[in-house]
Order: sequence, then C-alpha cells, then structure tokens
Amino acid sequence: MSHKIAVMAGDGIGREVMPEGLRVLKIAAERFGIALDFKHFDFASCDYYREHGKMLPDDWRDTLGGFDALFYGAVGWPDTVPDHVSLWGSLLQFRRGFDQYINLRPCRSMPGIKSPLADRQPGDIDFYVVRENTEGEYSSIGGRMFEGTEREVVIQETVMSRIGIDRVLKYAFELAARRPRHKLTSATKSNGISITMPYWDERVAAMARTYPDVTVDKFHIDILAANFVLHPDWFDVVVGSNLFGDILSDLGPACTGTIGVAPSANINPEGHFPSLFEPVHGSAPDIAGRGIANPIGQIWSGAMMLEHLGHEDAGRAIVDAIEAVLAAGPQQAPLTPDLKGKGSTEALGKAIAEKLAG
Ligand code: GGG
Repeated sequence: MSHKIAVMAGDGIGREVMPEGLRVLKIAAERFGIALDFKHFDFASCDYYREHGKMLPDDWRDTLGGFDALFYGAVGWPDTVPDHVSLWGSLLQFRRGFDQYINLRPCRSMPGIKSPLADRQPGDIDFYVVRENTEGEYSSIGGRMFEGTEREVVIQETVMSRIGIDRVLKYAFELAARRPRHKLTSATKSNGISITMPYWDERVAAMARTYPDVTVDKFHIDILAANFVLHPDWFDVVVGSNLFGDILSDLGPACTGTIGVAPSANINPEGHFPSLFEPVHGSAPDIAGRGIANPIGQIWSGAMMLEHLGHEDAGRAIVDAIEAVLAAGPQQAPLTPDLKGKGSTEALGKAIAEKLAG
C-alpha cells in the first residue's frame, strides 16, 4: 500500500531543504520497500499569497485531508507578507484544522557537532520538547481599541482548556514512561501568570498520580531557560504551553550546536487527520537563495514521518546516516556553514542519501 504524502516547500530556505528531504526519503523508500506517493502543492507560501491574496485555497481541508501525512518546509517572507499573516494563514491552520495538538521536537547532541556550551560532550543532551500545539498563547483572540489614537489599547487572550492541557500532558507522561530515565519537566510561570499557569500546574499534579513511575519536576520558564544552557543533561521530556514549547524547542537544539538539524512532528495522535512534519527552523530570509541552508532538520523530519507511518526501521536508518555523515566532520563531509563546513545544502543532502543507500 502506498502512503500519500502532500509536499509543501513553503518559503525561503524551505524550498532549498525540501528537495534534500525528498531525496533521502526516496532512497529510504527504495531500500525498505516502502511505496511513497508524493504530490506537490505551491500553497502555504508567500508566493501563493501574492498571487491569490491568501495563503491557502478555500478547500485546503478537503484537498489535504485524504493524505497520510504532510511534509512541510518553512513559512515566512516578511518583505511580501507580514509574518503573523503568513504563519496564521498556513501552519497554524493545519495544526488547528487537523487537530495536531502535539508538537514533538527531539533535541539531541549529534556526533561531530560542537555544542557552544563549553564542557558539553555529544551524548549529554538527549530530550524531547512536547509542545501544546492548538491553544495557549497562540489564540488569536483579542483586538485593538482606540486604534490610531494615544489611548490605543491591544489585548490578546491565552486560552487553556482542561481537555487541551490533559491530552498534551498524557502524551508527555506516556513518552516519559517509555524512556529510560522516566523523567518529566513541566515548563510554567505560575508566579507571574497567575490564572492559566497555576491551572496547568494543577493538571500536571493530577496527571502525575496516574504515572507513579515518572519523576516530575516543574520550573518557571525563566530559570528553565537558564538550566537548558547550564544543565541540558538534566532533561528527558519537557512539556510546555504553545509559546513556552516553541521557545524551548529552539533553545534546546541551539544548545546542541545548531537549530539547523532540529526536526518536528505536529501530530494528531488519534490518526483522524494527517500529521505534519517540518523542520523547527523557519524560512531564514537572511540566507535564502545561497544554497547553504542545513537540510538535516528537513531530512530528520522525514525520518519522523516514516516512523509515524509505521516504518521505524527506515526512520532509524535515516538518523543513522545523518549521524554517520556528521561524525565524519567538516574536513571529510560537505557540512554546511552552521556546522563549520563549506558544503552546500545539496551536497550535504546527497552525502546523507549516499550513506543511506549503503
Ligand atoms: N519550519 C516551520 C516554520 O517555518 N516555522 C516558522 C515559525 O515561525 N514557526 C512558528 C511555530 O512553529 O509556531
């Protein structure tokens, strides 16, 4: 049976890293006898917006709903479309419309990548950020009053629901229970944000009673961010709200050396809707068009997609190939400049594909 994959490269370096993600997926498909049927779409990009005045066609839900997974690049081209318009018009529509309420973001030291944290060695950092992905601070509920006057006021609500919190906590606890250290850290800020965050803490305490084998700690987001830098080896599964999870899942990979390698999965665990796989990084207009973007975040996201589709062996083989190429170092492998190499996006993608092919 063939897996139907909708491919949307999006904007900026999304268009450069996507071909490498696909190159590696095709090799994995050949090697493991998996049938992948890719269909490309030009929407969810600022070019599409320029032409159509919107990021997505009106029937996007019907168009994409029948796919087994969505493979996305990056969104944002602020010269053309304000960032909040492009993000809300595309990625956030997918997350909400397809109830992808888990954003799973692994953060791991990789061979050959030097962490900017002085005494860290590869292997020290190995955790997951589980980000709530459909509500929280990303509500878009609010507005402006007295616009354009000196009395101008803006307000935006944070929305936290019991169902929304419990389902992401359940996923995070289950993940922690499966991992060797059985450890879960909750990111909060309940001293300053005095209504929603204490409620989050209450739900964590309630859920913890169901998982006696999981050790739970909670940190305020400010000191947690500091501890990501000072003690990244403390963490195993870190769960947080939409905004906190977003910030921590950039900071975590940055502590390993580059966010260019970081993948993510936007998951609808029940499988009622397609899940979406994308690198953590954005469209990076500052380096777009130069062919130097690191394709590993996209390639690793492809590995997560294969695992999600039931092909753990193929996903694992892709990550092994990534690690083998990284381990060779910038003298032997065409690593991109963020990895202290002089290689191009394409050369690095090809090196990983060749390693995978064996
Ligand atoms: N690769 C996905 C992408 O383009 N991300 C840009 C971004 O700003 N994402 C915000 C978010 O994940 O909420």
